[in-house]
Amino acid sequence: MPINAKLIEDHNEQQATAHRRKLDFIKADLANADAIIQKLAAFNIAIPSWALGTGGTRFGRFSGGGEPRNLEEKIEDVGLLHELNRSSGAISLHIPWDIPENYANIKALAAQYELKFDAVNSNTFQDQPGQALSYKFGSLHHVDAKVRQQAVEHNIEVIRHGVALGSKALTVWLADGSSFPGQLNFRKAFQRTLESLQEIYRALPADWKLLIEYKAFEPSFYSTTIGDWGQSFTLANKLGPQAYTLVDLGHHLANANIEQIVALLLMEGKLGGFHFNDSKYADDDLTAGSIKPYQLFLIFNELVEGMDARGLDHATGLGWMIDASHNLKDPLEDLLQSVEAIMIAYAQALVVDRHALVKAQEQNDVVKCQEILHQAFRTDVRPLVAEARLIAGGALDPIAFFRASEVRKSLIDRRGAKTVATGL
Ligand SMILES: [Mn+2]
Repeated sequence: MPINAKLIEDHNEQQATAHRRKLDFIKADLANADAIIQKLAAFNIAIPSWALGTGGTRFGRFSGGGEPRNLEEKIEDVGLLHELNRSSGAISLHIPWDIPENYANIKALAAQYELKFDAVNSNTFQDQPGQALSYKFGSLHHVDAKVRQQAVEHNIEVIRHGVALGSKALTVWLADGSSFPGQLNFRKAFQRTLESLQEIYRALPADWKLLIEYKAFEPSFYSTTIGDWGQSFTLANKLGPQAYTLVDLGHHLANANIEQIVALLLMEGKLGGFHFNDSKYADDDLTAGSIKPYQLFLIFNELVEGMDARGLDHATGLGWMIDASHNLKDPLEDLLQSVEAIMIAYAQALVVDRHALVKAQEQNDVVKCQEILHQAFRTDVRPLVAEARLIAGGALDPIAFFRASEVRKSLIDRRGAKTVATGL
């Protein structure tokens, strides 16, 4: 459902005066405002195909209406987001929830919305209908070689789908772990995981990355075989130069210093990608920036510093993706909020006075260091983000536009009120 560009223009015209006033205000204090706006305009965050429908908890799921019923409609939804914010120009597919039936048609549809295919994601955390062997006790770490082989073959099949679509990365997240002491030999489980990943790694095309995601707990509640960044990093190092660690913000124990993890992984050249979300307690999968916006800023502060130190392009050097679930909000509005929060944190990090910070750090001027970070964090950078969107042809206020033009209502009219998207 492409959005009429004229409607976006009309919306922007209505908001133009107020926007210009706010933009002029911040520009008066920022010498590099135009350079920041250009970087923001180039920055894109992939949308996962499983986040377009209502999410559930283990207690229930309360579907909204007009959810995408198939891969085509999921692409259409991401296209819609991208038309509004011009920062959601990629979709990340989950196999087997979103197996394309016709690659050429799917690629053409994505191209129509100017979307790329981000990392493809394998799924060995649940059994599929007709599957020969069960993943109840794990997949790549399983004690039975036949189960491991089945899981390896699935990952290789996912790579094949990705190659056909033009993806350049495979993300592996494993639920493998144990829930009771004594259930698992940690050393052997880790070794088996490594050997399985080595087989998958051998099937990677030369220009692909293997992104290894870690998670502290859940669904296993005693141990997770790839439970933290150190374990993922060890595997990535043993596998080779195409293997990297993927950081999902919700996959740490409470109060973990994620910004420090990010800094060190970047320094070692092993940070591959990001899954954004926010949380209060565990893997809550809430809207990015909704609970801890300061932490999101601190993470971006390290990302910008570390990527610049390595000469990495901010937009393309790492894989950026949202990984959240929407139990209460309209998924599309929630995703617009998440992308906006990420762009704001990135813009704040670009505003940090790096020279002054380096100097203050070298002089052990603790007060000054904090002042510099707070100066950036408390700058209202939203007009910069809005300007980047405006230049790229998006809406000045995507959520206001989404509501005023009743996008959800037209999706319900076309798809029905009782549709359920595949996903979490
Ligand atoms: Mn994730």
